[in-house]
Formats: sequence, C-alpha cells, structure tokens
Amino acid sequence: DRLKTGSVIPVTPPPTSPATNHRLWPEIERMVEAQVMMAKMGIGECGSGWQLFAEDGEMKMYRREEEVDGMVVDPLKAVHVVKGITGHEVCHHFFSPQYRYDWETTLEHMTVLETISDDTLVFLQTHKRIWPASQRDGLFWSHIRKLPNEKDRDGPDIWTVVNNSTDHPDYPPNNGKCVRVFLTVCLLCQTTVDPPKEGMPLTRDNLSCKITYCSVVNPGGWAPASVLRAVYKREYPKFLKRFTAYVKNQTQSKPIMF
Ligand code: 16C
Repeated sequence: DRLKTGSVIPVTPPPTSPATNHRLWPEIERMVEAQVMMAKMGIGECGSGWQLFAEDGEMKMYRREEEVDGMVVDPLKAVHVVKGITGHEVCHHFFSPQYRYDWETTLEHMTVLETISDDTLVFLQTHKRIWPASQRDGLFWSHIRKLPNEKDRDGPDIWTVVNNSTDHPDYPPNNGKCVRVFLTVCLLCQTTVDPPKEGMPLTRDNLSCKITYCSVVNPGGWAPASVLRAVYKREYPKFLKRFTAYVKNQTQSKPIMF
C-alpha cells in the first residue's frame, strides 16, 4: 500500500546495540576477570621475581625483568594508598577522555575511535618520541567497571579500569611514522572508610583509597633496552604521583562520589 501511494517508509536508526553484543565483548569479559584476579594478588603471592624499583611514601613500584624476542616487556605492579579520594573517583578520572591531557604527560595526541558504551571506549594515542627510538602509538579498548566488595558487603564498591590493545581496520599498525606498542593495563581501586565519631559528618578526611596499577607494555619494535628501562623507571613513578595528585585536586571541593 505504502509503495502504491508513494509514501516514504520512515527510516529510523536501529537501537544502539548493548556492549554485550559487540565483537570485543567476550575478550573484554575474559581480560577484566583475569586482570582483576592478578591485580588482587599481593607481591608475595604472584610468584618470585618482583623487584622493588621505586618507593615514595606509601607508593611502591615493582617490576620483573622480562624480554620477548630481545625486546624489554618488564611487567610492572605498583601499589599506592591515597587519602581523601574514592576508588570510583580515581577510576573515573583514569577512564574519561576529557581529563587525559591534564595528567598523561607522555601523550602527544588522543582520539576516541569508538564508543562501544558509556563504560567501554576504543582509544588511539600517540606518545612523545623517546630518542633514539621511533615514536610510538597505541590503539586499545578501555573498560571501567564496578565490582562487588566480597570481603565487606556493606563497604564501598571496588572499581577497576582495564586497557588492552586491539586493532581497527582504519588504523593498521606501523603504517606511518609510529611503531605500535601493545599494552595491557589494569587499575584496581579499593576505598576504605574510617567511620567518623558519632554525630559527626563523613568527610574526605575519613577516606583512603588503595590503588593497584599493573602494566605490561611491549614496545612493538626495536628500542634500546637500557633506554627503555631508564625511561619507565622515571615515567611510571611520575605518572602515579601526578595522576593521584590530580584526582585529589579535582575532587577536594566536590561531593564524594562513592
Ligand atoms: O596507563 C597509563 N595511561 C593510560 C592512558 O593513557 C594507558 C596508556 C598507556 C601507555 C603505554 C605507553 C606507551 C608508550 C609510551 C612511550 C613513552 C613516552 C615517554 C616520553 C618521555 C618523554 O594505559 C599510564 C601510563 C604511564 C606511562 C609510563 C611510561 C611507560 C614507558 C614504557 C615503555 C614504552 C616503550 C617505548 C619504546 C620507545
């Protein structure tokens, strides 16, 4: 009938498919579960070989020296305790693109290639060049998630962000001036509340956040081992101190986001 009368069939866009239908979803589920499990393990439980390489107050950073095809891929595990912020606030600032240039000092450029859902994005980033190696870029999905607090069901939720390299047909690796790095990163944050005295309000002074940051970066191509190790020994502590100070600064006069 409609064809006979010549009326136009309304073209309504299909509804946004939930992230669980996305091609990356099975990998995201698998990686989040595995990364969270690893991040929850203490340094002693992860097997031997973790060496402390940086320490500053509550912040401790460990690495394991590993090479694949002659390239340094040292896994890193860092723990930090920061007062006055929640795990949700830390993860929100780590995940959300609008803050990234404020705290990510190795960054040259960042684009969101795909919004899979509110909690899952695909990023393309170029980083500053380290002499004498070629410049690097990274293409990765990033997923933020609230996890149940199994040990204290009434306590605040645990939050995590997992970043993991992926590919995109329009941005093949090693296609221009950059060499593509491969990264797996997990940030896991647990808030502790020290209850205020009776009748007193809960303030940021009652909060503390235990942060675990685990990372494995494969440089994807030649880079001198000594330079690479010197760079990450300087850059990882700088990142964690700067980033946590940034979150404190951003949240100090805002309502607490549990
Ligand atoms: O996890 C972090 N940031 C997230 C959001 O940006 C995301 C990004 C991970 C970036 C992984 C490193 C990419 C290569 C960077 C090249 C280094 C530039 C240094 C410039 C110094 C002037 O998950 C926080 C990431 C903190 C990064 C610390 C630096 C790690 C260096 C690892 C060595 C990379 C190999 C480079 C080979 C030349």
